[in-house]
This record gives sequence, C-alpha cells and structure tokens, in this order.
Amino acid sequence: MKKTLLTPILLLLSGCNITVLNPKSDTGQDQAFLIWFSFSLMMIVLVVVFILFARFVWKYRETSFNKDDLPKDVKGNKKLELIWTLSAIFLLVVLAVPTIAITYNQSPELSSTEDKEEAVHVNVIGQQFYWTFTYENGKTSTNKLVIPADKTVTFHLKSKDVIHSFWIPQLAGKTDVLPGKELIYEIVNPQAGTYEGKCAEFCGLDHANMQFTTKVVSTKEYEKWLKK
Ligand SMILES: [Cu+2]
Repeated sequence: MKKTLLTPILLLLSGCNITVLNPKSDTGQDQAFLIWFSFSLMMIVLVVVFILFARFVWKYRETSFNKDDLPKDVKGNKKLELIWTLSAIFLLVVLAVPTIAITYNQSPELSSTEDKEEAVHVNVIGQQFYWTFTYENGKTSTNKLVIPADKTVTFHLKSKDVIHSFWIPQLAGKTDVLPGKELIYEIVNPQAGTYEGKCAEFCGLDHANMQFTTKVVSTKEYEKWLKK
C-alpha cells in the first residue's frame, strides 16, 4: 500500500525543482517552519475528524436491533457547542502566534533595525522578460544575481512594465514586483551555493523563460566580484 502510493508521488515531485521545503536561508527556514506547523495542525484536525467520523458511522449504523431508531437530538447541548467553538478558536490562536511573529519579523518596514547598516542592498528591476540587478557600487548584471552569504540582503524591487514576482524558492518566498511602486524584501543569512530564481507571476508570452541564477558566495568573493 505504502509503496504504491509513494512511487507516483516521488515521480511527480522529482519532476520539479522547487525545493521550498529544503530552505537555505534563515528567512526560508522560518517560512518552511510555518508550512510544516500549519500542515501539522491541519493534520491533527483531519485525523480527529476522520476517527470520530468512522466511529460514529460504525456506532450508529443500522442493525436489526436499532432499526428505525433516531439518534438523540444534540441541539442546544451547551457542553458540546462550547467544545467545538473553543477548540476552533484555540487552534486559530495557536496558528496566529508564530504566523504573526514571523511575518512581522520578516517585514523590513516593521522589524527592528539592528543589522540594517550591515545589510547589502541590491536594486532589482523586472521587465519582460529578464531581470537586472544593480549593486551598491553601480555594477549591474542581467539574469545573474550574486549575493554574499550569512548577511542580510535587502532587495529593492521595481518593474518597468507589468507585474512580475521575484522568487528564489530555496531562499525565500515570492514577492510582487510592481510598476510604479518599490517593494522591499529581505533575505537573511543565505547559505553559499547556486540557486535558481524565477518570475512567479504570469507576465506575458515569454514568462516561463524569465529566470535567473543566484550565486551566494563568501563576502570576500562577493567584494572581488563587485570590483570586476
Ligand atoms: Cu515576469
């Protein structure tokens, strides 16, 4: 049973290289935690509901002893109504606490400004159908992003035409890239390596090819690369 289910799932998953659940930055790890956390809560609810469902279907099935019996009406049962109202509220609060904490923490406008001076800033321009990156010393690169490892990297995202979406699945979630309004997005402590990046908002005929490579290198290599 397990194998028959696993094989198609593995085949399907191996076809895509979107490794959101294998994050390589603090930002991505916090986001993956939220995915697992909400998924686990959901599974608890699902399992409890299915067990109760199976139990009741069995318990109240029609047998020769209880033919035409109607179950007792539970309308107005305060205890039951309190249980299912409060447990839903409880689950929502449990889900809200880490979600709000991480969302605020990851919002450059709202989070503390401790390491802001240390941050490396990159201007990102999205346009049909490529990405241009401009670094602090004025150097630009197209479809190739180079950032230093273990630092906070602040992206200033702008579009020249339509709405795009900036996405490096292994480092952090998607952010819209809008014409006429700059959005700021931070990736904290990316690990060294090469990651694929893409546009995650259908933006025209060649949208699928609007991809870029992200190279996360040591600070030394980054400075050397900037001077080149
Ligand atoms: Cu695009």
